[in-house]
Amino acid sequence: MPTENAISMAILRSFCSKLEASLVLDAAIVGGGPSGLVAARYLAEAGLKVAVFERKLAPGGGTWGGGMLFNEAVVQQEAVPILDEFGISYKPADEQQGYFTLDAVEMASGLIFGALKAGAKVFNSVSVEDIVFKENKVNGLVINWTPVERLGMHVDPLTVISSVVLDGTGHPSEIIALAARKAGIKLDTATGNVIGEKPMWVDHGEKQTVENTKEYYPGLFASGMAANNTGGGYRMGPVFGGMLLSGRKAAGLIVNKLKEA
Ligand code: 48F
Repeated sequence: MPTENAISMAILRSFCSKLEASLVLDAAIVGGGPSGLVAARYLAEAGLKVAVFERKLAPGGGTWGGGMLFNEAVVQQEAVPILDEFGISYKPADEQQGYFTLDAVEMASGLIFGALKAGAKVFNSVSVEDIVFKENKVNGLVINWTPVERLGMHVDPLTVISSVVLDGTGHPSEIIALAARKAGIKLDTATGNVIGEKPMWVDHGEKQTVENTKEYYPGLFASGMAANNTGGGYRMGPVFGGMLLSGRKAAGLIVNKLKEA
């Protein structure tokens, strides 16, 4: 076989075996932002079959740009052990005790690398356009290539079956909103629907991100800003500790749920 063909064949075979192995999952994560990537790592470390589906070419979500494109992020003391586990460097912020700054590019790449090395699969440039919903339970995801979505091409999707789905889509909580709208389900919130994010209040927002991380409907969890939007928490801006803690909490809840099943 000419080298040119051998290289193409190697890519195709390797990708197809990765996708085939991810068609039935324990946990399907939508969105490769900080909370989704942290959840992916801890779920994979717990021995679960987990994949992240990320719309953009580069996973990492809102981490790359720090605050207003100044590529430094801030994390509070509580989340520092997670940075240590990922091997991401940080230094104390002189301005506020208990807060640390870190290079946003190192954070993004460190979180991606950590999730992959733990055994999670990451599918970038793949958008989740729907859920599989059977017998009053979320059963998986409907996926398509992002360029297909962006160009509005009339191309049918593929599906992934999963015991649980984690919505880590950030501010819009796309998957939970879609599930509530299309499946007409009542979410475990005060209104039974997505409540919507409140304006910025850092201290509350950070706590609420973790509090709002939970199972909102059988088989459907939310982490990070998707959790905060669903549960109606405050916004927190470029502080990322809550996102990391939320991802870790989501992984713990999912592991427990799957153990009970
Ligand atoms: O928003 P995002 O970074 O998620 P997060 O874990 O973290 C939020 C922070 O970055 C920041 C913040 C910090 O204090 O407030 O905003 O909540 O990343 C969400 C990812 O999900 C992808 C999107 O491209 C982004 O990378 N995403 C959103 N919808 C879909 C999706 C979808 N339908 N299919 C696939 N990926």
